[in-house]
Amino acid sequence: MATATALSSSFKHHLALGLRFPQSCRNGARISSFRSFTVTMAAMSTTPLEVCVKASVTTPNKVGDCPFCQRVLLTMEEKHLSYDMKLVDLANKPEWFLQISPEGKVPVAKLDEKWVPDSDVITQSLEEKYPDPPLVTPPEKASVGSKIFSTFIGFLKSKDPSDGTDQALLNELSLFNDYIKENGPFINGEKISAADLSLGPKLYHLEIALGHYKKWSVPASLPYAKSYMKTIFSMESFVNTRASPDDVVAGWRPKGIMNLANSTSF
Ligand SMILES: N[C@@H](CCC(=O)N[C@@H](CS)C(=O)NCC(=O)O)C(=O)O
Repeated sequence: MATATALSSSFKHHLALGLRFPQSCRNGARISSFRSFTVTMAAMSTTPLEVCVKASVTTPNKVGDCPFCQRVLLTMEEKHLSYDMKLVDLANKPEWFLQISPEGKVPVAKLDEKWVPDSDVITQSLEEKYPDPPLVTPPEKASVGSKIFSTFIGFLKSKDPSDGTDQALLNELSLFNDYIKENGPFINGEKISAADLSLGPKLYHLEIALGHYKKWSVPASLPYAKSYMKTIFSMESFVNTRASPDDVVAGWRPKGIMNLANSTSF
């Protein structure tokens, strides 16, 4: 079983300084900003959260191209939680993994001694268990951009250039562009929230897969959507948790041609 323990980037930053500490520690207890290094080390020794994620198909011991896994990892990073990634080879699922995830899907996270599947459920539980910093997206904004992923897949899989799937994606991206122009820079305004952490990894797949397979990119006429993507993709938490472009390309390779080593189903 490949595992990799990660400390969130800001947590590492605070450790490096040895002085400051995030306002909340991983078990939700509030800690003032200038406690001693001893407190920092004590908090660090708290058991990391265990999470099963897709393994890379191109590079050993690296996270693979699952946007739902990245969403969970991003949530842990943004909440400054330490976590222990168990990398799962989805083409050859080990018995221990099928025991904890009978559907054979990632992500799965261990919360309160129970293995919990599904990124919706995991991120919601993390919010309840570790409310600080809050990442809640108000319900009326939670579905912003939510049709982009399915229209992206429709366009990617389309073999008929005149079936309108490219236009359907453009329409969704255009709505999103207008929304961010009015309400941005993030879906909930000034601060990143759960909806961004769900959409960001999907937009990353969109950019890489459509660039590779369709030679298509988000047009310059949608500058707010483009700059949103640039901002999210360059966040430290995103860089720490993203798949390599090669893995994304491999994950979207048309099935039946060269996809024998990858069984990802979206
Ligand atoms: N609704 C689930 C979707 C999870 C999902 O589809 N995961 C894919 C990888 S991205 C998977 O595990 N597929 C099983 C397989 O490829 O065998 C979630 O949000 O967590």
